[in-house]
Amino acid sequence: MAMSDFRRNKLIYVFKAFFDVDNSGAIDQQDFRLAAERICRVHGWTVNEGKGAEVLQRLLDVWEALKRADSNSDGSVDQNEWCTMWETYAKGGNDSQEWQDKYRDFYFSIMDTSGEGTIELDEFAAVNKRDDVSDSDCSEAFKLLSKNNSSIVDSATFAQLWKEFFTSDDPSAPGNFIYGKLKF
Ligand SMILES: [Ca+2]
Ligand SMILES: [Ca+2]
Repeated sequence: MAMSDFRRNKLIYVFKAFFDVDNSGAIDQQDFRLAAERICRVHGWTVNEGKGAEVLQRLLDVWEALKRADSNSDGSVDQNEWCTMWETYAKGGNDSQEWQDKYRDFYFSIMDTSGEGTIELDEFAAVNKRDDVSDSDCSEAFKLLSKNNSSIVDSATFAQLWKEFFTSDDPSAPGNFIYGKLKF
């Protein structure tokens, strides 16, 4: 089955909202530096030391691995290369598994501010609230992905939801809501 517009919209949302930070239309190393600075601002850290420096290093590691998706070797990953990579993933290809796992664990650790291994609504909202994602969107999204707060969101649960986000064409799958956004 070809990729649905719905799934493509999800992939493009993540591309624009989290990866192509400088809106250049493609992802390159500079985007990861900017992303690290953005995350550090949220937490009151600096990229030069401590946790902030760790964040920068983890993101640069993600870029080193993501570079493999740059199939025309122009030094950046554009939207088509991005979607092709995720389609390969959805079909069971594991070329990009390494960076995808790193990115997923990184994203989880960024949300798990208290470090106890689970994500609560306030942690989820602090990271996912954006211009187009309100506090109430975050509450609703968290409710949907935690099955009405009945399921604890630990790293194993998050890994399942995360996979659903990137592979599912079903608009009602709980994994669609891991970024707080309700509609694509
Ligand atoms: Ca860019
Ligand atoms: Ca490219």
